[in-house]
Amino acid sequence: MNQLINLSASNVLIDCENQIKTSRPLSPSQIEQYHQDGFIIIPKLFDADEIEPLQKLLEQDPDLKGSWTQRNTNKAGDNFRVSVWTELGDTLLGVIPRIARMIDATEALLGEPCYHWHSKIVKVQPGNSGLAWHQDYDHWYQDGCLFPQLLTCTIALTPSNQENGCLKVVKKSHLLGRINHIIREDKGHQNIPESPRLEKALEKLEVFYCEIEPGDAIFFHANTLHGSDFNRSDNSRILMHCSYNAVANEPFITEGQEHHRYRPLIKLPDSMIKDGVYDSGFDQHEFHQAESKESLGNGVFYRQAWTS
Ligand SMILES: O=C(O)CCC(=O)C(=O)O
Ligand SMILES: [Fe+2]
Repeated sequence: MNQLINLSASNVLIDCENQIKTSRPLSPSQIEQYHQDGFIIIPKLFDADEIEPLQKLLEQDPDLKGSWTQRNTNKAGDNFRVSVWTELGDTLLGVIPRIARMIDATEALLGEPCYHWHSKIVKVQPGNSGLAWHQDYDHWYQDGCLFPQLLTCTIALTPSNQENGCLKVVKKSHLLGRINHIIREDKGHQNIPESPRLEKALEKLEVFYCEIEPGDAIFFHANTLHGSDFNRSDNSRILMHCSYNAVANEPFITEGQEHHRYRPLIKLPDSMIKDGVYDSGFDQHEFHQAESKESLGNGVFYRQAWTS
C-alpha cells in the first residue's frame, strides 16, 4: 500500500496522470448506441478476479461497518439498503471509481472531462419490492446541476436478473428530457415521475431488463428512466453505482452540496486492482453519514421536502 501513498504524494503521478489510458476503451459503435438508447451494457468491464475482493469484503462485513442507509423510495414502502461515498481515498472502494476504464468510458460518453459525483452500493434483499421508476437527474437538478451531463456506471457484484430484481431501464427515455417528479408522502416518500407522463412514456417506449453477471457494467444517462422489480429470489441483489458529473456542470447550489463540489479526479491504471494496490477492508473507507427518515443528515439523498 505504501506504493500508492508514495505515488499519490509525489508530483510524478500527477504528471503522468494525463497519460494514463485504459487498454479497454469503448468502441465508436458502443458510444453511438449509448447516445441512441440512453444506456449501454459492457459485459466483463471487470474480470472475475477484480470483483472477487469486493465480494469477499461484502461477505465478511455484510453491514458495511454500519454505513447502510435505509432508503425508502420504493413501491411497497419497504426499505432497501444503500451505502454511499463521495470521497475517493486509497481503499478498494476509492480506487474502483478512479480506474482508467471507468473514467475514459465516462468521458467518451459525456464528451468532456468528468469528476466523481458519488458512488453507492445498493442491496435489495429477498422480498423487497425494488425501486420505483425514476430519473436520477431529477435529484441532481435539485442539487443545482444545470445540464443533465451526468451518468452512472453500474457494476454487478452479484448476478442480477429478472428473478432478483435487476435494473430495468426505459430505452430512449433520456430523450424525454427531465420529467417532473413528485414526492409521495403517502407512498413512503417515493420521488416518482408525475402522471400521466410516465404512463405515456411506458406506452411508447421499450422496457429493457439489464440481466448481468458480476463484473458486467451498464452505463446509463442521468435522464434514463430506471427502476427494479421485486426480488423474488432467496439472495440479496447487490449493485455498485458510480456516478460522474461533467467538470463544467458543477452544481450552482453550494449550500449543503459540499460533497458534490468539483474535486480533481486522479485516474489510476487499469492494472491497479489486479496488482492489489489499494487498502483493503471497509475500516479505512470513509462512507457518507448514514441517513434515515429520523436522521436525515447532510446527505446525498437529503431533501428539504422530506422534513416538511
Ligand atoms: O440498485 C438499483 O436497483 C438502482 C438504484 C438507483 O437507481 C438509485 O439509487 O438511484
Ligand atoms: Fe437511480
